Amino acid sequence: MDGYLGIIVIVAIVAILAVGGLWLLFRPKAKDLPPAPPAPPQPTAPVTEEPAKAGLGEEDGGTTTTLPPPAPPLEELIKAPEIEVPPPSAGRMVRLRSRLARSQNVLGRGLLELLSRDHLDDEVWDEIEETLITADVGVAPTRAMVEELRTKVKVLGTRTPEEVRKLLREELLAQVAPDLDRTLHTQPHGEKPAVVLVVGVNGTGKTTTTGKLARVLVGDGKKVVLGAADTFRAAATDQLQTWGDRVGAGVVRGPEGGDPASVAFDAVAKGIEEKADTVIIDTAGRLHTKTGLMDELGKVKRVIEKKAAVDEVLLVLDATTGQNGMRQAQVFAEVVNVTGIALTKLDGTAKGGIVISVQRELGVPVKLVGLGEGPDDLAPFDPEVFVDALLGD
Ligand SMILES: Nc1nc2c(ncn2[C@@H]2O[C@H](COP(=O)(O)OP(=O)(O)O)[C@@H](O)[C@H]2O)c(=O)[nH]1
Ligand SMILES: [Mg+2]
Repeated sequence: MDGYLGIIVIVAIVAILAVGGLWLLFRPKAKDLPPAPPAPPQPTAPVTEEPAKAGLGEEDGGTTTTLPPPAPPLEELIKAPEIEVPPPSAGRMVRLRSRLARSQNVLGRGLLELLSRDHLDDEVWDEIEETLITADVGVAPTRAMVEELRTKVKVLGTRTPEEVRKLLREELLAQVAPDLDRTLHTQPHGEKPAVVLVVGVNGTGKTTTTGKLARVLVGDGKKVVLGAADTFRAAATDQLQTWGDRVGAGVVRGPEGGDPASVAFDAVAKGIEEKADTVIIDTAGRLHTKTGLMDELGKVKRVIEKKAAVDEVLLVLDATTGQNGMRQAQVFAEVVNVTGIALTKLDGTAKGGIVISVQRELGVPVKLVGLGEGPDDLAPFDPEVFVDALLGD
C-alpha cells in the first residue's frame, strides 16, 4: 500500500509542476490583456454592516444576522410615475377662451365690423353670409342667421356698436343652442361604473381626449379605468398607458392585433371589479369606408353591453377638417348611437362655426372642446363663453 501511496503523491506533484510550468510559459503578457471591464456596480443595500440601524441587532445580542427592511425593487423606484393632479374642470373654457383667437378674428370681429357699417346693402349681406359659410357655420344655419339679422337691423335703423354686438351675440347663441343637455354621463350607477366609448377617425384626437378626460375625472375625485381597444398599433396602447400612468388610472391592454372587443370587455370587467366610477374605452380610428372596421365598432359596443350599459358614446371630431369631418361623423352616427361630440383642435382653426353645423347635422350636442395639445386643454363646452370669446371683449 505504501508503494502505491508514494506513486500517487509523486504523480500528483509532477502534475502540479507540469500545469504550473505550462501556465508560466503560456500566460498572457500584461500588454496583451484586454482592457479591464468596468467594475460591476456595488450592491447598494447594506447587509450586516450596520445592524443597529435595523433595530434588531442589539436586542438579539448580535448573535443573529440582521437584515435591513427590504428595499423596493430598483425598477419600481425608477418607474413609479408621479401622479399629477389637474386643475378643476369647472371654468376651464373661460381660462382657455383666448385659444379661440383665430375664430374670433374671422367670425366674431369680421361680423361685428360688417354689421357696424352705415349702409348694409346686398353686397355687405353677401359678405356676412360668406363669412359665416367660411367659418363652417353651415348653409342652413347661415341662411337663418342672415334673415334674422336683416330683420332686426331694419328695426334698429342706426346702430351703436353695443347694439350690434348684442344683436350678434343673441343670434350666434341661438344657433349654438344653449339649452341642449351637455351633461357628460360619467356617473356610476348601482354596482356598475359608467362606460364611455370614444370613437372617431384616425388622428382626430381620440386617445388624447381619452387621456385628458381621465385627468379631469380623476381631478374631480373619480376612480377611472381606461381600455386600450385600439389594438392595431402597439404605439397607441403605449400612448394611452402614458396617460393612465400620469393620472393614476389603470389601463387594460391586449396583445397587438388582438380583438378590440375583448379588451373593451376586460376593461369594463375590471372597472366593475375595482368599483371604478368610470371606464373609458379608446378605440382605433376606423375609416368609414372600411365596412369591416365599422362592423367591428358595432361589435365592441355590443360586447361591452354584455357587462354594463354604455352611457356615453363620444364622437371625436377634428374641427379643422370641416365638411369632410362632418361626413365621417354621420357614418359613425349610423353605426353607434353617438350621444356627444368632443370637438378637438378648435385652437387651430378659424372655423369655429363647426360647433353650430355639427350639432345641427347630427342632432347631438358638443359636450367637450379641445383647445390645445396640453393635458389640461380640454373643457366642457359652454355656449355663452364660446360666443363671448368669438366676439371678444
Ligand atoms: N392643437 C390641438 N391638438 C390636438 C388636440 N387634441 C388632439 N390633438 C393632437 O392631435 C394629434 C392626434 O391625436 P391622437 O389622440 O393620437 O388621435 P387619435 O388617432 O384619434 O387617437 C396629436 O398630436 C394630439 O396632440 C387639440 O384640442 N388641439
Ligand atoms: Mg389613438
